[in-house]
Order: sequence, then C-alpha cells, then structure tokens
Amino acid sequence: MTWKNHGELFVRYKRNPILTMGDWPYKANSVFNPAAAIVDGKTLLLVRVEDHRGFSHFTVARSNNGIDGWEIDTEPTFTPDPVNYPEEIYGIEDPRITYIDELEKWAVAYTAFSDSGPLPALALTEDFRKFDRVGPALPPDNKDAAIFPARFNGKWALIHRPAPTVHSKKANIWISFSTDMKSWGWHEVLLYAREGGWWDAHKIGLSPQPIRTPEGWLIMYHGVRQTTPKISYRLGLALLDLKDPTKVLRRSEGWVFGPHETYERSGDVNDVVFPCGWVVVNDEIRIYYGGADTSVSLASAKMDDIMRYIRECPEEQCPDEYCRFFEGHKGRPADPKKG
Ligand code: BMA
Repeated sequence: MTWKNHGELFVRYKRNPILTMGDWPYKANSVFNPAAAIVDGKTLLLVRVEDHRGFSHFTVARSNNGIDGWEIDTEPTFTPDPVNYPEEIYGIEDPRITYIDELEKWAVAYTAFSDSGPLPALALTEDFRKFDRVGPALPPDNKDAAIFPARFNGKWALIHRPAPTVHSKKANIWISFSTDMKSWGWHEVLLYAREGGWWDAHKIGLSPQPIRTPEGWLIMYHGVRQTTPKISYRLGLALLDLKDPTKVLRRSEGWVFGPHETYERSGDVNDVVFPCGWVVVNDEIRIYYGGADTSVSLASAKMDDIMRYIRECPEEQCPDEYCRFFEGHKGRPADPKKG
C-alpha cells in the first residue's frame, strides 16, 4: 500500500470553543455551524442559532482578530420568513457565504427546512443587516450548498448534496448551473461517497464555500461514518479545476480533521465537527466549525501546508461500478449539455 498517512492537518485554537451559549445576548439552545467571511477588515461569522423549539436562525458575530472580542448582534440577524417563504417553516440552517464580485454582494446559501424536508436556498446581502432572498434553489431532500464567486461559461455554479432516496443508499455531492441563480440545471455528480470501510463511505456533503487558489478550487467536505453505536462527522479536502469545477483534480484519502476534544465529542449531537466557513488570513487558513452541534470553535493551518498536501493527494477515482460502465473514459463522460 503506497498510502501516506498525513494525520490531522488543522491545529485547534487552545481556548476553544470560541463562542458558546454563555456568550449569547438572548436565550437560545445552541450556537454552531457558522459561515465565515472577512468583511470590512473584520472576521464575520454568520452563526446558526437553534431555539428551544428546535428551529434555527442566523446571528452575526464580528471580531477584529477572528479569535476573540466578538461583538454579537443583540437580536437575531436573519430569521426564517415562512409567511413569504413557506419552505422556511421549520427554520434556516448551516449558511455558507461567498462574495460575488459581479454583483458586489455577498451570497448566502443556506438550508431552508420545509415541511417536505431540507432544501438549499439563496439570499443576497451587502451589509449582513438586510437580506434579499433569491428563493429556494432546489427541491428537498437536499442540503450543504454553496455558490461559487464567479460564473463559468456565463453560468453560476452551485455545489449541493441531494439526500439518498429509497433507491440508493449513497449521498453524493452534486454540482448544478444557472444563468439567473433561480433556476438550476445541468446537474451532475461532483464527488462520490466512497464505499466499504472508508471514513467517507455512503454519505458526504460540502462543508465551507469553495476557495479559489492558483491551482484550483479548494473544497472541504464532510464524510459521515456510521457504525452500530454512533456516527462521526469528519473532514477531507479536494481540489477542482479552476476553469471547469466539475473536474475533480485531487481528493483526500484520509480525513484531515475529526472530533477529538470533549466539545466536539459530546453535545446535542455527539462526535461532530461541522465547519460552514473558512477564511484565509495572511498565510493561514482558518476553519470555523460547530462542535457537537453545541458551540463554535476555530482551527487553523498554514495555507502552504494545505496546498502541499493536496498536491500529493491522488487524482479522484470514480467508483468501480461507474468506471466499468464507462470503460475507456477517464473519469466521467463528457457532458453534451455543457456549452
Ligand atoms: C447534518 C447537518 C448539520 C449537523 C449535522 C450533525 O446533517 O444537519 O447541521 O451539524 O448533521 O448533526
């Protein structure tokens, strides 16, 4: 076996968790799974807050250094609006933020929890005070969506994760395209969940938003490992082609971050690390993540180390069955729909 074990790549901030319910200016159950961005020189977290009904909304926390001194909005910042958007009846969850240069606005992709299950929705904002909804992007069951900052051949691109139905046991990551951010099509699988004993067998989903690097789009994804007594959410990385994000150039073999500390192993949902945001500050990449669906924590790595690691990862392999079917093709077949 030629596999090289890199172990964990991100180092936890030693005073984690950085935000807990104890810091919150109003009553709620838990604060977790934040989106992250650098806005006006400050680190901005759009934090998922779950209330005592079990429904979630988002509240902004800002910090000058991205570590401490958080200023938290005293009221919920972005709340569900089920009267006008019935798909938000059971709340909004797990936001991912992308700055859209062309619009000079931030796009927030989030999970709207509808009566038929979760679905990806989009909203735009200039200031994280007023949000204009674009509306639901795709029908349920689907979550873990983020939009790319730029168009590809005139089309916006959205990563998302449809959930398995009765016909499949696998939840793969998909990518779709749109000319107006409202109607999404040209759907295809981007990353397959692996099979058998892998840490990312059966169920995967995007974690934070894609980051542009000179060598490709860096994405982080979670793999859900299910064993008889428990589940674990762990994280891996992949690199997508800059010009054609449907092409997976590299993919982690081992996971690069997983639940280990008490605040990750024990909480409302045990054994979960779940980042919805990451930022690059100087030469450092920082992930902001929910620990055990209960609090917000921070871990970081040197960007150079992450790029060195991803370069050493193997090329993406498609699942055996799929490769056998399309024997003679490298990876997936060319998509005739794409312009
Ligand atoms: C996923 C998402 C996350 C959550 C995780 C663990 O399906 O819903 O919001 O953190 O499960 O409970």
